[in-house]
Order: sequence, then structure tokens, then C-alpha cells
Amino acid sequence: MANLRLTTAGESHGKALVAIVEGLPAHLKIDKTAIDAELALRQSGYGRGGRQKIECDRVEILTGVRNGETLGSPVTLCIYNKDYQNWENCMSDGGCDEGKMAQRALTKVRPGHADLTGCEKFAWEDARNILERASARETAIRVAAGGLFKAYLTALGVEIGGYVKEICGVKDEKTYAFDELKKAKQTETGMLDEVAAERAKERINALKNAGDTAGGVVEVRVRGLKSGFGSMMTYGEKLDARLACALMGIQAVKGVEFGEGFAVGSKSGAAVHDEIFFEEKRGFYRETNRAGGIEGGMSNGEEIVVRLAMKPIPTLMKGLRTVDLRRKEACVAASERSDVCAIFAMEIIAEAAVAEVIATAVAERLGGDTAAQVKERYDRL
Ligand code: EPS
Repeated sequence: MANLRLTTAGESHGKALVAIVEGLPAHLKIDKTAIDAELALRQSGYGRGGRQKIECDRVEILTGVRNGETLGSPVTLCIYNKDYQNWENCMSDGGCDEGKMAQRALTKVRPGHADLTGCEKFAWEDARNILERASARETAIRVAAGGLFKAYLTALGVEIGGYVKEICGVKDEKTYAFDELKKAKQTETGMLDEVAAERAKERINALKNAGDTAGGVVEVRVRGLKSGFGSMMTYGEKLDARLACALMGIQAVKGVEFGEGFAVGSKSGAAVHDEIFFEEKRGFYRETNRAGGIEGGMSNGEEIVVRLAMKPIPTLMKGLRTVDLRRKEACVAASERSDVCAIFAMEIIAEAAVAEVIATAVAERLGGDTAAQVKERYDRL
């Protein structure tokens, strides 16, 4: 079985989030503590809100792993929502309290959230039926699944790292070596530049006081991936297309770029393309990596560099102008509590999404029933 596949399910205030990952080889070592550490990171970061004080995400592995090793069968992951105990009477699968459901109904639809369009599409008058699934809470289980994909890649010597490049206009213009990226996870903001980080915290504080929210930009990098993953043969096989799809699939992501990204539009060919050299010892190599490690939709052996832009969170405590879905009257959009900034979490989530895509591309090309077989095939490339 060589096709990796991830399916997630779960509502934000429902009983639990679950994921099924199919196609992992047997004998892959799974460290639950490492997955829990990623989950804890996803919950942290400067600007997070009240919900994270309730949740304490830990993964339960329900199937597919025995004594720390995969069996080759589908792996089922589960994270229980602690907040469910406050919502059971209106979120359980049956016997809900109609009064509580009415009380928890959301009709003052939030601009920028899925509320209005989702209600129009799925014929609801209560946006709770939309927002519960649209919520970025779902990213918790994707991060847990990302732990499995990272285990698969780590066994091959492929590493993923990243950091926050911008928080609502406060930018870090510096460049960093891959080994420096680890430090980002020990910071409050995910930023490596201390001056920028302090300014970003001030920005977040000011936005919080104004009842407003922040987005930002994250950079994710992949080191150690050999050339030839992905394919130019069909557009759907292109590695950059797949990465863009997975990253755009994360809640609140509005843009993705590789290497020089959008800047290529304003530069000449000589300033954009990475010239190719050859040395007996090194083989083919490039002295620059403006392509971000992908040419023709295939990894070229250089570091993969991808950046994504996250829009500001659409639940604003000050409330934006909107229209009540039922009454069709102008009103202020709903807000009970909100994160001000979740860009630190976005970096962790983006790493998980990148891990999924890279692991899937590797599995497709190399197949393999056991982790040792995959490794042997990878090393032979
Ligand atoms: C979210 C709204 C907030 C966030 C949530 C995403 O939840 P609540 O409505 O319960 O306050 O905290 O994110 C998470 C719960 C999480 O774990 O990341 C939304 O509407 O997208």
C-alpha cells in the first residue's frame, strides 16, 4: 500500500476531532510524546484567546499502532474537545435542548468567516451548523496527523522547519539558515528577530485593546528532500501545486508563494533563474535557490521554501457591520471570545500540511510495505 491518505472529521465544540491516515508502512516508530508536543505548540503563541485556556490537546491513537510501531493498517487519531462538556446539550447527536440550541444559534454572520455563504449553500438559518466545521479547531487533528507524516520523513532524513516572517505589518526581513529555525518554536511570537518580535507584540496588544485581530506571513522550509518528487507530467502531480492546495486548505490562508514568489513578476530572467553547475564530488548544484527548491513541479534537491499569508481572524470583539440572517436587519457581527493572533499556530499547522504533501509524494514514488523498505529505496536514489 503506497498511497497515503488523510481524512479528518469533527466539529469545534463537538465531542472530538478524529483523523484516519491510510497507507503508512509497517514498522514506522511513532512517538506520541512528540505529537503531543506539536499539539501544545499549536495551542501557544502570543495573541491566543480564551478557548486555549479550556483545551489541553493530547492525541489518542485508537488504531494502527502497536507498542510504538505502525502495523501498516489505517491509523486513527483522536483529540477530545474539553469544551464539549459546556456544549453537550446543544452539540450532541441527539436529544439536544431546543432552548440551548436557540441560545447558541449564530445569525449575526461574521464577515470573513464561512457563516453566510455556508448557510446559503447548505440551507441553514443557524450559522453554527457551518462554523463548527469551518472553525480552525480542525487544525489540531491535522497537526496530530502531521506528526505521523513527520515520523515517516524523519526516518528518511527529511526535515521540516519554519518561522513567522510578519505579523500584521511588522516584518522580519532577515534570512536564516535552516538550523536557526528551531529557535522560532521557543519564542512567544514565532519570530526569530527579537526587535521585530517586540514590535509585533506591541501591535497585537494594540489590536486587542481595539477589539481587532491580526494575520501574518509564515515561511516553511524542507531540508533533505532529494530531487524528482512530484512530476511535470500532469498539473495535479506538481509538487508546488499540491503544496499550494494543502496550504490554501488551511483555514484563513489567502496566499502561497515559493522561493522568490510574487517578486518574479518584476524581475528579469537573469535575476530569477538559478544557474546550474557541476562538480565531480557534488554532482549538479545551484548557487542560488530563488525557485524555492521546485522546478517543473518537481523537487530539485535544494531546500523547499514556501511562504503563506494568513488573513486576520474574522471574529472581531469590536464587531464588524453585517446583516442578521433571519431578520435581514443591519447589526453588529457575533463575537463572544476570539484569538487576536494565531500566526504562531499557523506555522505549526503549515509544517503539518507540508509534511503530508511531501510524505504523500515520497510514498507514491517509492511504495514500500515496511519503513526499512522505504528507507532503502530512498537511499538508493
Ligand atoms: C475559531 C474560533 C475560536 C478559536 C478556534 C477557531 O473558538 P471558539 O469559538 O470556541 O472561541 O479558538 O480555534 C480553536 C479552538 C483552536 O483550537 O485552534 C473559529 O471560528 O475558526
